[in-house]
Amino acid sequence: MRLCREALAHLPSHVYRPDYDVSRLQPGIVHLGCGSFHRAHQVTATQAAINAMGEKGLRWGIATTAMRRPELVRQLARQDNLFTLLTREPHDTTASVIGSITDSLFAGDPEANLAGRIADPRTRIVTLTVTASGYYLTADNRLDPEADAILADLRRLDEDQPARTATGLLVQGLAQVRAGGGVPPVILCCDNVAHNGATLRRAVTDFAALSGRDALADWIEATVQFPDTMVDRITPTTFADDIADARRLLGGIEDAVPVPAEPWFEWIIGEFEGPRPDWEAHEGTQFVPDVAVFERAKLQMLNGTHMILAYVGGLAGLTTIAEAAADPVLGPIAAHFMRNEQSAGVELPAPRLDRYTRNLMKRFRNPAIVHQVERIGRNGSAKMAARVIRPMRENLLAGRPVTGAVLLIASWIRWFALHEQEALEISITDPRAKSLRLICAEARDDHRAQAEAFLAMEEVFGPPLPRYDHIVSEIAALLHRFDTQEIRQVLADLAAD
Ligand code: CS2
Repeated sequence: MRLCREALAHLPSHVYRPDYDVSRLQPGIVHLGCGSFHRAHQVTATQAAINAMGEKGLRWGIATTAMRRPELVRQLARQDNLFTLLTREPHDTTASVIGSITDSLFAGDPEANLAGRIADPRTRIVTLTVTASGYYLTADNRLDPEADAILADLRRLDEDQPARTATGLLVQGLAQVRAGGGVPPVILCCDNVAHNGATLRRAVTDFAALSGRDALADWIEATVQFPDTMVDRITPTTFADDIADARRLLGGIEDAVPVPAEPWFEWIIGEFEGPRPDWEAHEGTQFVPDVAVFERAKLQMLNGTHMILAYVGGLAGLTTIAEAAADPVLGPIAAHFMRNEQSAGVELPAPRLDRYTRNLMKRFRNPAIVHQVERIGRNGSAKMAARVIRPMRENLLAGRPVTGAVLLIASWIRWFALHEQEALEISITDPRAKSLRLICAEARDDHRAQAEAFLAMEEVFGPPLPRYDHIVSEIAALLHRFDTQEIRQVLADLAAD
């Protein structure tokens, strides 16, 4: 039997599930960017909230939207929007059936009518997880007016066609709210972007202004709330083993789209006005006046360290983050980078930073989480600024070492250099992949020119780094060593320094 409403009655008793009648749920939230992370995070917390709220919770169902590919939402629709969360501890997995989604939509379907849904008075909150690359931002966190997707959406707006980017859809939806004189929903960005709420607000107002709707831009600025958030739960891709485990734990009921995730869950939300689900019912959720310190700690220490593990791990032939973090040489390099470089600007007492580092390294080593370096390595050009360059710049200004950041950047460049020579076994996904490969091709054998051309990309790295020439030389020297020495030797030397 396939997972569906009717199957709920047949689940083994140990499986956690909705306490409410899922058929009575109404959509109160529109989500843009339905993927694994969204399901393991906001959808799961929303179920906990609805469970805790009784009758009042039934207004908080989620109409979720896939932005780029329809397969996942089509499958969810076949399962009455139900799916299984597999919480993976190192040696134990528990299954929970999640039923807080009311509609599974695809942004590419004309009948999805997302602008209309955003403007529906029942929609009080719009959440987003479209990834850092889905906002088309430059390194200074402004909307990139040259990005093809943004240009295409501006044309769509001119022609009254449904937008396809998150910013375009928000502008269309908010324009309808304004035209109808309604109260706009709260827009809750749940992506790993620095100051994500404020950044999204600016991207949306920039988009409105670019589309010639200046009055709308001003109205959004003055009326719409965009709280900042920090989100955290490591959620790898679903593999065949996950599908098999879900079937076993659900007593033979088939789920084609279960989500594996680590037990850790954190959601820090900037306080806002208006109705909302009691998300605090899910352990790890907190509403706070200021998200900044949480966001910085998370983006730099977790996400930035993920990047060094991915790029260096990939070069060393490791395939998962767990392998890279458990590696006797790379693991300590990453932990040192996290604690000593990536904590720059994170205003927390030293013992807390020590604890946070230990806990993160332990989470990374969880062998039950199959997080591929290929996946974490994606879209580096959109992640670099907030996760790596922000602390690196601060360290350089303070005269502190940046050895880990140099290693990370050199390894990232090396991915493109190898790729361009068809010598990388990992596939590369990046919005700027073409130009980055071209840099490597044009400067083949000239490591300094490669390093210089990468660092000169202000849309990725921002304005020139302090001690620019020195950093270029250091990166070039590492690129040279990658070419002439075994990667293991290079790492052993760096670890010994
Ligand atoms: C990862 C994140 O893909 C990435 O960039 O660093 O998805 C990370 O796993 C999550 O942010 C953890 O909360």
